[in-house]
Amino acid sequence: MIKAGTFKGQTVAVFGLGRTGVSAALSLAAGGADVWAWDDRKVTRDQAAELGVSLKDLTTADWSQFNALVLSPGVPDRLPKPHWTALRAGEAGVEIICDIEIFAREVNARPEHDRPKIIAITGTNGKSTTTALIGHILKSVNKDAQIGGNIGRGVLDLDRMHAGTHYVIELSSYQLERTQSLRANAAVFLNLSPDHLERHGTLEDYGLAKQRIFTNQTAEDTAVIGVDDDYGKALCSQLKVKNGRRVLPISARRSLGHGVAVLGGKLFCKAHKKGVQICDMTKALALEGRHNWQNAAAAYAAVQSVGVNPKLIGKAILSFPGLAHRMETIGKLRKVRFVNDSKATNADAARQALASYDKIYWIAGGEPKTGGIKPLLDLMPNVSKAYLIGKAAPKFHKVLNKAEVENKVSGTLEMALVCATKDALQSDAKNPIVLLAPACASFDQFKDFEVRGDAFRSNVKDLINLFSKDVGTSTPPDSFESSA
Ligand code: UMA
Repeated sequence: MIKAGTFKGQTVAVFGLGRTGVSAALSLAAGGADVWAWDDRKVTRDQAAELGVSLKDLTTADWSQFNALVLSPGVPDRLPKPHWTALRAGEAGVEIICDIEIFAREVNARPEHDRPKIIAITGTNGKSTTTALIGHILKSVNKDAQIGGNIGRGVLDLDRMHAGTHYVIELSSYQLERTQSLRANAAVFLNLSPDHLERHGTLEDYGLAKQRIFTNQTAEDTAVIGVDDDYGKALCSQLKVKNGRRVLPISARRSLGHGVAVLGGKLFCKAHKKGVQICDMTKALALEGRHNWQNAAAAYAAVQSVGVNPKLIGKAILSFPGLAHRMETIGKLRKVRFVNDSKATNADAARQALASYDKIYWIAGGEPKTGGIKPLLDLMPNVSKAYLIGKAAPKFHKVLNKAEVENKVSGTLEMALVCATKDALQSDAKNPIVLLAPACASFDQFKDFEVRGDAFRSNVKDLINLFSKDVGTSTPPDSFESSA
């Protein structure tokens, strides 16, 4: 754990006792702050207390005593409706921050020569894969890499800092809008497409929140920017004219005069005069698809900017084992391959898997996002049949019927899996794929996308086991329960 010594002697409110809130409360208390930790849900408060968080009721507190409110990223302070703690903080003039801001202040409090390296990653899609890949490369070259933020562990839960630590931090727009002091030695901005608009209001405000990743960078730091979308292209030009940091564009679509690009499946770096081939991406089995090539280009650019040898980076990219819930192959039943892409929580993220395969038996749905699945209709030639789940199912059913795409409202993930597997096994396709790429949030049926992906994984395993016991038949059982 990182102790938050910069808040010593201060009184700090911590609201939301999920992953972030618990780690912030423990870190602040260990650093000597008077912490008032609270959550609306009693069961969550009880769990936090068991983890050592001391609770104090914020509903009856005198808010003028607080130096800051650490508000969990998932709790809104403006849109769609400000949470009551944000209103109380506003009335009392208390600043609202998040765990990333506390972390940044801890780094800044150290003398410059004793600071860890910070590699921060944002973007609408691909940030978890890029973060994990950067962590993997750094670990492969024996660096002390600590990976967290919007992926895995909350940032204050990571190991203590020292000059040799490399913190690889995935940052969401929710976290960035509550962060002022972070200086990233390498800041990666992958792409931008509409997402989380209920929270940011407009695409412009969402983009501005993400751009905060570059705040405080100096001439010694690097901005890595994906230029395969118009937003990134414009942002790259803007930052270049601002002067003040090194700007490295990355692309998986076109050759760049200066930057890192994947062309014809090969990763090239042209950071100086001559272009150098780094590795053959077609051999990186866990990084299939053009979107992953962009992630690899970004990871290469970020890691080489903090001084790692290019050849070693190329080797490490090829040995990356991949990320759970991201186009993750989780098993095979005869000719059918099962792919878990539960992290595809919007249409843009689902596009990548749908574009990477054909003969897809597609499981989609959940809590619908703005725009639904209409932006994916051009990829429907790859889909043999869709199986719809959750709240979005009736709407998606209408859209797919209109586009003449065969589909079925299955309701639950289990039912969708059974039906999709049966159809895939009985099809003429040589290598059919049963793909979970929901293009929706998970909250209507699951705690989060990780729980949804884990449920899919365990259902697939059960199905494979049940089916292999039933050798001789060509179809899987009708449900898990009846055959278990
Ligand atoms: N709560 C209330 N009242 C409310 C709303 C929430 O009391 O009105 C409480 C809940 O009971 C809960 C806590 O607030 O205890 C929820 O906090 P949170 O949703 O911020 O969850 P954390 O567990 O702290 O997780 C957060 C990130 N969650 C979100 O941004 C929604 C996690 O990202 C992140 O991994 C974690 O911090 C560690 O940094 C998840 C995510 O879905 C993976 N991120 C979004 C995305 O990737 O698209 C942004």
